[in-house]
Amino acid sequence: MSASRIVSVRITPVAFADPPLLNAVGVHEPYAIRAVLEVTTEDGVVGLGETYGDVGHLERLGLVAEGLRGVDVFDTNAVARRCVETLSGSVGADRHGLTGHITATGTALRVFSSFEVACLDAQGKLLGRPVSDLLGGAVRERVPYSAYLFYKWAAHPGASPDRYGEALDPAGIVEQARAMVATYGFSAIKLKGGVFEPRQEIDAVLALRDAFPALPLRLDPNAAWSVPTSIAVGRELAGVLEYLEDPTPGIAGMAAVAREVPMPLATNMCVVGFEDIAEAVREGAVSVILSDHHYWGGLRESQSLARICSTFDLGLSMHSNSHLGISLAAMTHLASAVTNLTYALDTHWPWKHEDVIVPGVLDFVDGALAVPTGPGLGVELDRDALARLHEQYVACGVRERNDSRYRQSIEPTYDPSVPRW
Ligand code: GKR
Ligand code: MG
Repeated sequence: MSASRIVSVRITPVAFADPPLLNAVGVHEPYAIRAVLEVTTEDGVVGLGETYGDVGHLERLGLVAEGLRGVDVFDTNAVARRCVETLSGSVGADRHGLTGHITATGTALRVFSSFEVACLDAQGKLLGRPVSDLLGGAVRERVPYSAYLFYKWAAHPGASPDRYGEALDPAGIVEQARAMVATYGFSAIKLKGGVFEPRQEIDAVLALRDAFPALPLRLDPNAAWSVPTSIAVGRELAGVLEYLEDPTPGIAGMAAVAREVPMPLATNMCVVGFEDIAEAVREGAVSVILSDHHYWGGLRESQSLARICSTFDLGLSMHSNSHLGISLAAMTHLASAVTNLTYALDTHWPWKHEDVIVPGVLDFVDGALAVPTGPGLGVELDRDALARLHEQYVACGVRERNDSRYRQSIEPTYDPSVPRW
């Protein structure tokens, strides 16, 4: 066996505290769950990956992991083949949040992506080069992120308020934006909508425009609106939004909206795999695709997506779910190496205070992260923190993300059906 062959894979589910962030289908539970992957090579190099922690996904990761012993970390094509063969057409049931439909191909790509990142981390460590070099080299040294605002309760029921407090109206949203921009220096702002009736959310965006006239703004109601409502909102926010994200469900609905509103439409819901792109382009449904290496199949498949976007003159941004530092490092390396990833990326980073990595590498300055320069992803696992967050996972009882079920446990009459307005 050469030194770069895999001798073991460890998958550790973890849970970290998450505030009560509201969205179109419910509210975040007190803990977000993730899985941390450690792929160890024969000479003891450990490659790190991070992905969803939902129970079905963990099972699929475990099945694939069993077959990876002996595979070379440089042979990610072989890793991809093992994923497809092992999962043999199974389709994941969970949506890991609001990220659109799932196919068998998408299920395999979701599993492969975290192994690919771990293999790239190991490759970089073996070669003494950052992952950005393995992706063709960084075209930018710093990667900008956006402030990701949420309507939210002050606290989970029975808990003390978190540092951001309540935000249930335009004034609360502006206050949240001020706190986040002051701490991180973000130079773009996204509001998660689909929570209140559209008038309130339009007013929140207008209040943000007045408070931050120089910053690009985005609104994402996660398909909570009908086509006519989306058109009305889009027209009212003409000249105010950088892009409007997933106002309504499906490619046909988005195309109908796109024909009538002045701003670009973006998506992480109706175009979530390569098989969706042809129809979306034919119909003119979207102008910006939010990539996400966790479900597009890893960093290199995300680079292919970027190439396709430039071919069809589509913009490219990046989607986020609640995540930890291994994912943030992977997102940053990817963004550093993609010429046309020019929008400030989404991140849920400000919403958490716990992590599994040693602090000090991923520090925001002026809303941007310096691309880590150490070997691989450039971040180091904090084993005590990993153990602590794993114990938290065991104790917290959350085994799959379900924002609707949690909200209904608090408000039994809550109806998560969309489109709602
Ligand atoms: O964290 O509630 C959330 C978001 O709504 C997330 O689940 C979405 O997938 O951020 C995402 C988006 O842009 O749609
Ligand atoms: Mg979105």
